[in-house]
Amino acid sequence: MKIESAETVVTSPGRNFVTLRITTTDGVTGLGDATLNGRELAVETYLREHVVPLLIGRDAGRIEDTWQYLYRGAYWRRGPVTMAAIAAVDTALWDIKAKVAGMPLYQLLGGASRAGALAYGHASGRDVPELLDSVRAHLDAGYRAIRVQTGVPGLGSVYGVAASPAAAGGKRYDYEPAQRTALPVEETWDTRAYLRHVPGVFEAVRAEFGPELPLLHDGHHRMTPIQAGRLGRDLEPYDLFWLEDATPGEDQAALRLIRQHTTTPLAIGEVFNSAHDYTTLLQERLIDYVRSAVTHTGGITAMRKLLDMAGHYGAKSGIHGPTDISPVGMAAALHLDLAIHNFGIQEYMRHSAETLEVFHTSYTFQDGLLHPSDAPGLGVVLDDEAATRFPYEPAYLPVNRLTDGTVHDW
Ligand code: GCO
Ligand code: MG
Repeated sequence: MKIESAETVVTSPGRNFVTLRITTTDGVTGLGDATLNGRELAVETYLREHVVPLLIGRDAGRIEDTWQYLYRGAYWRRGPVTMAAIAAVDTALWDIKAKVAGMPLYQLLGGASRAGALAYGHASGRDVPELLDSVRAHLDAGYRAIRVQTGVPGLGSVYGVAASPAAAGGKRYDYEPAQRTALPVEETWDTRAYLRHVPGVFEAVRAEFGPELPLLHDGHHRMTPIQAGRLGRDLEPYDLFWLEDATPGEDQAALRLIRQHTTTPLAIGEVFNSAHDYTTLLQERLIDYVRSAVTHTGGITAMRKLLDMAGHYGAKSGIHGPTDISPVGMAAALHLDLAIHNFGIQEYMRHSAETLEVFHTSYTFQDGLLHPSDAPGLGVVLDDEAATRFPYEPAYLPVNRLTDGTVHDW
């Protein structure tokens, strides 16, 4: 069975998505997510100009060989654009292989290791009362683990906090940082104000909801290692499931310093795109959870290897799953979550109704657990007619500045 054609689909049902569809000579189709938030057309062009011509006529069943051909054959290694493009091809070929086998993908990955994948949702509030309402709404929606983000007194809009329930269409969990503006929105940041505020927020959440509920928090790369060590220590009484992206991930040695100061579990890696980014972090046991997305890290093939390596060093999965990962990328994550041994938790923000008009999913969310479904392949269908109703619109992630105007990590 050979690859007959491959095409990219760019659509914007509420936010931008890039999808690769591969069709075989037997008429079987497979989908892969190639969405890189705010830089979508770079991956689309890379696929269309440099990858699709190499795929035509190749054996659709040779997934590992195709991965190595695209990775080693490009000469230039890694990077988010290349790895998202390879991920899309790889995921589409796994979708095809599982459809041909008549099985859900998780069966080809070794079968289910659990009943479902524990999911966490994004509660947020501009202040504590609004946050507590949001946590309650998530519990009502069935979540059994919750990420907590709040506004910081004195600062305007802050990462992870929906502007208002109304601005988020009445759904606070649908915080979308990418804005359809000509230039990126600029936000203002003050780490000392944040460090003073956050421990009290977790104290209030624990006082309201008790000790059992798993709580997570995302530092979004803003602290220095010593600040992160202090925050981790200050949050120890509230028993976090994890503190994510405390410092910018490319400085792997920084995690040593954080580890020396706190026992709060650490998660990192949503901006990584290769297992090589984790070598020091895993071998020295500096992190507890691997945050890579299937979409940005070379697909099912590469993620499986990365998560197996993490397992050797006692680290678990926490696959990236915000709404800028398309339903195709989410489904791919869910098949891995179900199959691997060292599953930790799955991020699940829930896509908008518009997005689900374009991507028909079959995964389910029940009693706090996600299941990828038993449909053959990934279990996602792309509706071309619906996709054309939502044309691409440029959108940018925000830029962050300190109060004196210095550009800071967002
Ligand atoms: C998360 C992430 C996202 C990113 C987004 C950027 O933990 O879910 O931090 O919210 O900000 O994926 O495109
Ligand atoms: Mg994050």
